[in-house]
Amino acid sequence: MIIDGFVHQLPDADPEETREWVEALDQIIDGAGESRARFLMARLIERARSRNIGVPASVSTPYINTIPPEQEAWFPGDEDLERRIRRFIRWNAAVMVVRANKAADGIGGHLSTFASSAALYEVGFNHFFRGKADGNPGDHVYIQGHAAPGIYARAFLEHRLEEAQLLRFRREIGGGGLSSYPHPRLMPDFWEYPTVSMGLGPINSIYQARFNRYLHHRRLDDTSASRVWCFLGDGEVDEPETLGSISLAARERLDNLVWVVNCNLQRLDGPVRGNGKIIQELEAFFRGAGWHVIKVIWGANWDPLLARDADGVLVDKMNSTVDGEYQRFKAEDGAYVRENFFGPDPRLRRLVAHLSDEEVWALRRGGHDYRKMYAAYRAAVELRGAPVVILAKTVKGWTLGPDVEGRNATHQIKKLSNDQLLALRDRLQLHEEIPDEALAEGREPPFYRPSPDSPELQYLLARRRALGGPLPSRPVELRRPLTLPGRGPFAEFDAGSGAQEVSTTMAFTRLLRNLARHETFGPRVVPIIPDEGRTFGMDALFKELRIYASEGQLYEPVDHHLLLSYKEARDGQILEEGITEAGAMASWIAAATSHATRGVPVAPFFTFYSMFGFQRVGDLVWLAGDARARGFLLGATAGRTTLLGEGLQHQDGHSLILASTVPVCRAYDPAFAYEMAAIVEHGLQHMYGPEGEDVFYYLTLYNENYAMPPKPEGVDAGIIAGLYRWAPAPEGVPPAAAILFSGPAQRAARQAQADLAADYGLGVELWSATSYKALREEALEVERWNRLHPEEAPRLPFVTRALGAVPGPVIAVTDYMKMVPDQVARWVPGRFIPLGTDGYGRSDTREALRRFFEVDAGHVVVAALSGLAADGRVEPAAVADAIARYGIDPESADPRLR
Ligand SMILES: Cc1ncc(C[n+]2csc(CCOP(=O)(O)OP(=O)(O)O)c2C)c(N)n1
Ligand SMILES: [Mg+2]
Repeated sequence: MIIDGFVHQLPDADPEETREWVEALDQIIDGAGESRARFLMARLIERARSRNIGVPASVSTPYINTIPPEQEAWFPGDEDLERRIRRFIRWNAAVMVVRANKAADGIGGHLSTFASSAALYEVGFNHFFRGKADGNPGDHVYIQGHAAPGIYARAFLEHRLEEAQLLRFRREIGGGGLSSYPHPRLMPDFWEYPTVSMGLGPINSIYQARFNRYLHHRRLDDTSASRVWCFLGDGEVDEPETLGSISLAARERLDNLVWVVNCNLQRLDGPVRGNGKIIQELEAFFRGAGWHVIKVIWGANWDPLLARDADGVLVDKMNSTVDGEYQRFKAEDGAYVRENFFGPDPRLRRLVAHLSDEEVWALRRGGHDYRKMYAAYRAAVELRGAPVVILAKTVKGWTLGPDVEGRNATHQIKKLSNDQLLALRDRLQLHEEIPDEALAEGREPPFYRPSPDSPELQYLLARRRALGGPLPSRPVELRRPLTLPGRGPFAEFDAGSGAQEVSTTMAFTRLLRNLARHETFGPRVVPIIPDEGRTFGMDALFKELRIYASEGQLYEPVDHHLLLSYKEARDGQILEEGITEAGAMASWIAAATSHATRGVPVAPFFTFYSMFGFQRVGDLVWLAGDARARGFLLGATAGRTTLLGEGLQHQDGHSLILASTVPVCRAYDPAFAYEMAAIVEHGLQHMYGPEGEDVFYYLTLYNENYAMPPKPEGVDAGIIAGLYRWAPAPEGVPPAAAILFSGPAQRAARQAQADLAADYGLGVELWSATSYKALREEALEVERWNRLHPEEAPRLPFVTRALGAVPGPVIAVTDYMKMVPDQVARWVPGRFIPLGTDGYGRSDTREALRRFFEVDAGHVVVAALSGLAADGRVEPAAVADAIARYGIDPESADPRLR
């Protein structure tokens, strides 16, 4: 075999001995068969590994449980009571979904995901998940989104939710309802981690575990008692985000992380790997990445069969059966399994000859075997040096009856007839609790909650008390408050840069350094960058703030002799995430929610290449809003024309549009250093001060250098509100129009102002539009208020008031798409003409790009004159004159279409 050919290149100290070993193996294969040969090889490898001779990890093992029965941990709980509790929860979860769909057809909800994973969660709740009641933040538990009904059902038993709330599952409007999935934005006291967009829970859990280490190494918080648990679906692993960062978890030795993959072999449409085996595939993937893998495939009643499988036929059958067949077995019956799994081979048939069809049918999957799951979790929390993944095999829709279990349509089944409920009741042995008449036709199936002094409730509550209180819960209790830095770090930007030409990116980097140097606030600053530090001039911070590396720096860096060398440290402050915007965003989310998840607020600043921000990881940004993140996102190298040279895939002219879709994102496009500083200062106070609002900030940062002007008097409120007058019309010419600029478009606007005065004798005011999103949102609020208060004096939006005295047309110029200023078009008094950079970017100089996208000074002048001509204030000839003066080709195609 070519991939093993390397072995022939190794020195062979004793060829004779080697030949004997190989021949011995050949004899086994030819004589005793392949199974025996495989067994012997596995035994030898295991032996070699236990003697530490450094055998490379093999990535897959047979299709059996990783933990042999004799090594299973002793189960310390009361299995009967826990089974009863589980049954109540299963029942209530199902009734909740079924009733929701009776009350409002089409409202949705899921029965089958939780039905397959009830034991996975219950073992955790009864024995492992640490709560927060003892003042420690406890464990971080990421719950599979579609399993939410089971989590509500448990909270109902705990008296944390009442029946009225269960009856309002998926009916959130009007209050008192339960959200469809884990959404902290909508249930801020309950849910902690949004998970339902597949793949995002898993990647976030990795970075949460890593962030806990970071907090610990930097002495910001003792996180040693907190474990991160992430529950995910086997279909969910196909999302690139799910598996994309698993090597980081192993590299960082995150033994504070446990993943539980609910391997029910099905996704929404059908089998996950009908022709293969998802558990085997995942085992190889995780082992290859360096995780500990625990497979829980078979329940305890398979153990005696495996023990008697002397010739390995059962394991061979297990190995060679594909998931499509396994799924089918669970949708048929015992006779079918006997015939088709055990049947073809007489040795296998004999193995189950003593079992009835019912007993064959009752041969259980590992994920439904409570003791096996307990043993897996126990091993997982004791394993060291690497994260752990538990691959638990289950049946999708388990206990829900033959119409649901293992069916391809099971994922979306949300209705059960009273007959089906009756069967479920029987299966769960709840005859006393749910009598026949309660399920008579026409009756609403009842919930069931035993009395508080019942042994079940006593037990359940005692377990949670012992583990530190109920979960999930999101109390948001400040354990280590943050002190804001005061004016100090911001003050220098008010003076401007004098004659020195700088960019807003450089100014931001300087501000970040000032903030990080602050004695008390400084340690809470978390700079995050995905391998672009040098692009943004942030490499200057490497030496001073140092890059977080859990192992420290084990080498002398190549640039050690330089003043600004590459410095890694165990307590380094910068999270240099490498080329993974998704990973960096997940890191940012962990930091940005630390005020809630750990009671330790930190201020994360994630600076990315603006093009590779929102559009690359938009769904994570959306999730951040759900998770109630607080922090700063910085889109550097912003703008379609300011980033010269790079071209189509790099030049961002639309992230502000994407940002405008996120309700809690405050998006700003500052032109000057003092604006950027004022926004950050305001943001810090707003998010971390007494108001403590769950919003986050997006700022565009540019790489164009120009002299930063000093801050005019009294503009702070305007900077935050989104608009302020930056300069009046020049003296000596009649006021005629206003130009609104954002970001580096200030240059074209200022030039146009000068040209209009010099060449056309017209006075133009200059306004800085720092946030069209903010202006629009305020205007929408006012508009709504007016609509709903018809008998009161109408109010005017801020943008209308601000521009009310402008003497003529308003021209807006931006390095973003026209749609950005268009956000306020209908509230601008008078004529409004937006100029922006619609279309694909190009590689060229700034000058050429600005001409191409029609946002240079010439185009601003033409736009102003054209607006005035349309108002009858100048002759059309003046416009034609300007078109000629600036050499604009009136017949050139619209850049948007080129
Ligand atoms: C990003 C994303 N794409 C699609 C969906 C829709 N969706 C919800 S559940 C589901 C199937 C989940 O299968 P699996 O992960 O195996 O979970 P199971 O319910 O089987 O435990 C899909 C496709 C989603 N929630 N998120
Ligand atoms: Mg599945």
